[in-house]
Amino acid sequence: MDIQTLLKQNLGKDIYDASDKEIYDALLTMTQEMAAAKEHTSSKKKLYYISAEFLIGKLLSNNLINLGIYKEVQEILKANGKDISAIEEVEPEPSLGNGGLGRLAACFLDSIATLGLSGDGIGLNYHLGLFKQEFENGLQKEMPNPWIEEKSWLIKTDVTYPVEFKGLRVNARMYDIEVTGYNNITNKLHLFDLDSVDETIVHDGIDFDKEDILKNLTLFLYPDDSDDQGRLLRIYQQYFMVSAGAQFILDECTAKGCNLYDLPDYAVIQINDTHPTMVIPELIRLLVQRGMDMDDAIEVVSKTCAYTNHTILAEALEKWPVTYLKKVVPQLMPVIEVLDDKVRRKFDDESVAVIDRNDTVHMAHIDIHYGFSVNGVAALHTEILKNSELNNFYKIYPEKFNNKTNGITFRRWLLHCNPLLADYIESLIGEGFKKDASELEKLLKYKDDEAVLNKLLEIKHENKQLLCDYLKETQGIQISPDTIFDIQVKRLHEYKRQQLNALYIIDKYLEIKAGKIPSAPVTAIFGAKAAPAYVIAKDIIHLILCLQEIINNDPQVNQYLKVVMVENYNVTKAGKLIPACDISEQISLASKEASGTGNMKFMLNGAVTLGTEDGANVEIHQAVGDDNIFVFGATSDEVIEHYAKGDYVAKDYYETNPSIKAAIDFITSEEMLKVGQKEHLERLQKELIGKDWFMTLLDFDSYKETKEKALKAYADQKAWAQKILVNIAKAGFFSSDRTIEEYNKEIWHLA
Ligand code: CJB
Repeated sequence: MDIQTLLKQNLGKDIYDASDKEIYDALLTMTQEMAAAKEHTSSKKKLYYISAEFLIGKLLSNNLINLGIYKEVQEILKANGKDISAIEEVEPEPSLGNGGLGRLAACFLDSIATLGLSGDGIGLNYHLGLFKQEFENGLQKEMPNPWIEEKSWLIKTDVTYPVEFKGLRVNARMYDIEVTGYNNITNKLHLFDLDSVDETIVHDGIDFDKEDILKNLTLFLYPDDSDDQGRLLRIYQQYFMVSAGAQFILDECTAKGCNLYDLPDYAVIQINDTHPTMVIPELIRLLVQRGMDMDDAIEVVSKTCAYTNHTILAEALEKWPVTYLKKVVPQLMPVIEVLDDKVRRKFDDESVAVIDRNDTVHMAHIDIHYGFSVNGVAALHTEILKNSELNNFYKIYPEKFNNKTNGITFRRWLLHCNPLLADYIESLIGEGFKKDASELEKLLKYKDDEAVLNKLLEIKHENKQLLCDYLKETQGIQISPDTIFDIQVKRLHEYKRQQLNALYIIDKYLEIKAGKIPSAPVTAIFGAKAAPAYVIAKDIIHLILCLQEIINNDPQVNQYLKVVMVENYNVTKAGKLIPACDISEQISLASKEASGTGNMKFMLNGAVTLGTEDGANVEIHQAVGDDNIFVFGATSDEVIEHYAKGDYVAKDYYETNPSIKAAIDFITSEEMLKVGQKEHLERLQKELIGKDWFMTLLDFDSYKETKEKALKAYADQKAWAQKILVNIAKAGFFSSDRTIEEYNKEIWHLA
């Protein structure tokens, strides 16, 4: 049946007469059915990508693209007076992730299905996801973000598994979301949930009773873990996910003829950071329960599980006190004790113990000892793991360590978010790049073609205009596409150094006030959520919002500089911001950003990176060469040495560098206190002078100098267009299809 008839049949009325919501619902059902038809009987061995986060974003358009019917649907709608972008607006965004790690998992699922590999996701069905961010009085306010509607992508199944907590037995129910690849098979994302969860217990923003497990278990993604109850709830969530997931995996494998001893022939489990680590002791426990000897169970599980590390930040490497685990999942402790005992018998090195002398369980240590692969997410990150952070483990298991530089799905991050550019690329080099991203290199032959270069600039300008319209409509903010769009969008964290960008903006503001006119007008755009309990991060948001207020309302300044803080930055907004970017801010303190994936999305969409030699920026630099990126700041070796010696003193920079002093003093100036709140601004100022753990001031001078260079370079539009072209042409390596091919070849070995 043709699409138009199918759509009409689903609607039960003429498209012309239907509301956007009715059309969305009908398209959803139609897409789900078409995707289901592409499900395949899974091959003998299957990948299970287990992750506490899958930041899938809106699904309708991506599914239409992957099914190859997006343009056709768009045309049909248009012929009936409907606009596909209005239909897209109707879809709520599921916010089942915090940021990079969760979005990576979503890109991976897309690539796994696109490559025709048998691989499912296993996670949790958070009813309210990550909070929705609202700005009120210059501060972030957190609100629930409900996304599950009567009709949604979730398919309720009859599959349930019992999960035992201390004194509480619950039933995990499995919901499925179809993950259809680009012109290929459909896999599934399995999200576990608890029927008794009750959204009505939420009040005053995102507060709720953290002890009412039956009602709160899958309510939110990572509830505030700044207190004990929050941390305990996190253990409940993690165990719920891995216990149900492990039972599901064993069921699927035994149904295919697995005798459990040969589990590694049927399953490979990729553990996405330490959040799902308890899957290791849980699987061992289940195998023993099913009659296997403990030693055999440990061996079988160790050959099945592989671990990805996403960070070297100490606070993000999970450690759980034994007392917590005993309170929630006492049945796991005997297994974890055996795992610890085996390590202690083999290695006389306290730093690699599973349970340390303070009775704390190091989750990453379980993964490394009892998994067969440990990978970092960018070349530099993996080197740091091997040579410093996890060096003691690397010495024991050099063969387990490997790198898998992250990637992004080009279906969402080019074809969908930037149709103007995608169509133009196709007109130049054909559509091969959609399946084989390395074909983008064919663009290089147009490097001196004026017509092509002009067209790239024109497309960028159009995308900037679209963003202007969007920001006007959604936030009432007026900006001009004829300014340089300098964008930093990512989670708010001190190591990502939004505060460095903010100090630069203050410096610029003071210069303009003093009569120094900038070489080109700039619009500095931010988007970031701060963890609800991360005080300094919230203070930085306040600083940026205050700057937005002061600068945008100052007629002497706002013709040269504007500041925009986009509210509730999420996947949907990323799709609108990224195509409009000229300068991509990737300014983390070197060594701290494991990879970054926003950096890749910006590059692919023709933005030029202003960045430190950190994470995947290093590989972007290598790919595009010195002329097509602006690199600044201390190197990761230098930073690591500063930490080792403890010789970085922020106050010295404050006292000896007049620009730094002026910018930091401005934070609590009269002007600022007129629009902002003293408590927040003073605390942030004190932090920057007295601590500055992520060495903002260390890189201030080189950031400023390099940013000025980038802004000046923009004036030569032809040369800038060449940078755009080279960035797009060299982005192929950062396709998640390449990343997944590497995972499969070197870790998973799926047929
Ligand atoms: N990452 O988003 C998170 N959350 C964590 O808890 C730890 C790491 C990020 O993962 C991304 C995907 O690998 C990386 O690109 C990013 O650098 C890292 O911060």
